[in-house]
Amino acid sequence: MNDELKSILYNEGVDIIRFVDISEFPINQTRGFSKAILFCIGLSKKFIKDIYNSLPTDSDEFLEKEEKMEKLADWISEYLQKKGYNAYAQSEKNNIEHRYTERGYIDPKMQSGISPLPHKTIANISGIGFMGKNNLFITEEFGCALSMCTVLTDAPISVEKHPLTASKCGDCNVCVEKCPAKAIHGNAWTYQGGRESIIDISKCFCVLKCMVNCPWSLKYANQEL
Ligand code: B12
Repeated sequence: MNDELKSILYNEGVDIIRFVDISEFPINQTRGFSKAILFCIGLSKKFIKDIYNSLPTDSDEFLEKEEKMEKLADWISEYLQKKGYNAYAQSEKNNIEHRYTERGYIDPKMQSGISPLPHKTIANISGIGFMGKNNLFITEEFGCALSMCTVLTDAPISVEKHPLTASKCGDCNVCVEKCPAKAIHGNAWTYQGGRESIIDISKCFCVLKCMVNCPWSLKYANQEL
């Protein structure tokens, strides 16, 4: 089944796919599922450079790719259900729908569109990268210039779990300097510290500067085609 899902997702333009063991998380986050399908799509090099250079862009590629990943998650979930398995797409649409019907599953402190089990948490135990000081998940291949989504399931897929990869941000504080909202504190992400220790998310106005100024994203964007 892993190969079948890989083939569907790669055909849809997904760049990274992982099958992740999420059994360590509490039931209020996993909805009782022990497996997750994580998939990510990289943003184009042009889009990253345009935002980096503050040039006008034809469209919001991040939003478009985010929507594409979310629709794909809904589709994969339906596909698995039609095959007789249980599945739950962690798309914003689905999470919001379930917030009202299964209120008890969602942390009451969480606000609109929030995932019970954040994609970045799943990505972080998938072995493909690490959490950056910018509160984004950073991969070797695309830096943090990617959009991702996840599907929770009981389908017969083989899953993996990796130890958390330590931050490779080192002394780099570019995201702190470039954030126009001054939202990022400059601390390395830790399991214990959580989001509040690295960012004041209430200040964020989604300009993507933390993403495109990250040296890991620029390394990808500046690679020769
Ligand atoms: C809501 C949301 C926002 C809100 C946040 C406000 C709020 N009220 O929470 C706003 C609109 C401000 C926002 C802004 C941005 N967002 Co946003 N956002 C989300 C969303 C939908 C939910 C996030 C959530 O659940 N937060 C709850 C907190 C608790 O979790 P978290 O901060 O996401 O992640 C924490 C955990 O993962 C934990 N963690 C990490 N590893 C591990 C491992 C273990 C074992 C454990 C226990 C925990 C753990 O640490 C993280 C710490 O902060 C996710 C998609 C999703 N469903 O996950 C996208 C998402 C996180 N956003 C994303 C992006 C790109 C952005 C923006 C750059 C721009 C944008 N959307 O236009 C900015 C960046 C801000 C920043 N630097 O953090 C991407 C991140 C991609 C990446 N490379 O990491 C995501 C994954 C969307 C996607 N489809 O790809 N976002």
